[in-house]
Amino acid sequence: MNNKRISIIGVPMDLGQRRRGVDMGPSAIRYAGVVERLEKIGYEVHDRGDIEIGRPDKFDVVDEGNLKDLNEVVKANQALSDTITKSIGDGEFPLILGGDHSIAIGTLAGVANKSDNLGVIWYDAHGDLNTGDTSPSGNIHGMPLAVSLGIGHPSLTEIGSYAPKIKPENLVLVGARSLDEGERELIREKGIKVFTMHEIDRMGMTKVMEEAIAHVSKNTDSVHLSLDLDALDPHDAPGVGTPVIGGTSYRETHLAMEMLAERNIITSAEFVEVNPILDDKNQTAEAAVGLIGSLFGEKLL
Ligand code: B3U
Ligand code: MN
Ligand code: MN
Repeated sequence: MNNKRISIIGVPMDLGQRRRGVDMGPSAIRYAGVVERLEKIGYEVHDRGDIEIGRPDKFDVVDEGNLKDLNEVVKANQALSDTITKSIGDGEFPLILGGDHSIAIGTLAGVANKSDNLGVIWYDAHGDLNTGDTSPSGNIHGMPLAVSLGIGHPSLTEIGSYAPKIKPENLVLVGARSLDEGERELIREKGIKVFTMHEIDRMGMTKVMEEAIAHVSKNTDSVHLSLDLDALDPHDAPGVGTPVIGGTSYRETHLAMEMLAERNIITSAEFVEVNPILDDKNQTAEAAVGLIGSLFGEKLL
């Protein structure tokens, strides 16, 4: 990375889904040594601590339109967006640690605010392209990408006071294998580029990432990586709320990170959905730290 100053922003968010424990994700990733790892590679690391997450009086409340805990999710994402905009303004590379994937709404609001044309790599088993109307669960962590495209409830799409944050042609999905019907329709309608597990099996990760990188860097001035640990096979990353068998291996994901480091295109990143309660001896948080090391140019030799 050109930018040698990284700011770490923890977001202990668990209201975007129903499994308790993912709010401890940022602590688990810190405990697995993320700061030390980055400093060892030669970065200056500024840990900005955690964004405050409100506690609703009752969980699972549908505030409006099949959107669970909407009000608290909106508040935290607005705060996250402001912190990221400030961090980029201070000349730092924002590295966001989750927390469930609903935090990508605030991340993209903050990052896109500082970019004229943002590219996004969405590395995930899921599409996260639902709206309140299409979601089978009402969980906002299944919606951040639709929201960032400007589709969904206005109190989510208008976070940061502008919409949309990204254009469909600047987006690529990698690792998808669990898509709902409404998500498939949106992918078709918007012509979104998707490398499912089928393409990864068929073409191999090297070719997939070459094409993905070419796609997101075509007309963009910055590129965000949003990595959901459930993209990895549950064997390699068991500590996630919604595991889906048949995922990318830890090794394939490392290769993807190394290719991103080589090409030097990533300008912000987030690692989400680490749930230490469901994990096996912090394996998933340690995997996240290993992947972060590769993304930031750590070499084996
Ligand atoms: N697509 C389903 C399941 C899901 C989305 N993201 C995760 N799970 N992690 C939904 O609820 O929207
Ligand atoms: Mn996700
Ligand atoms: Mn996912």
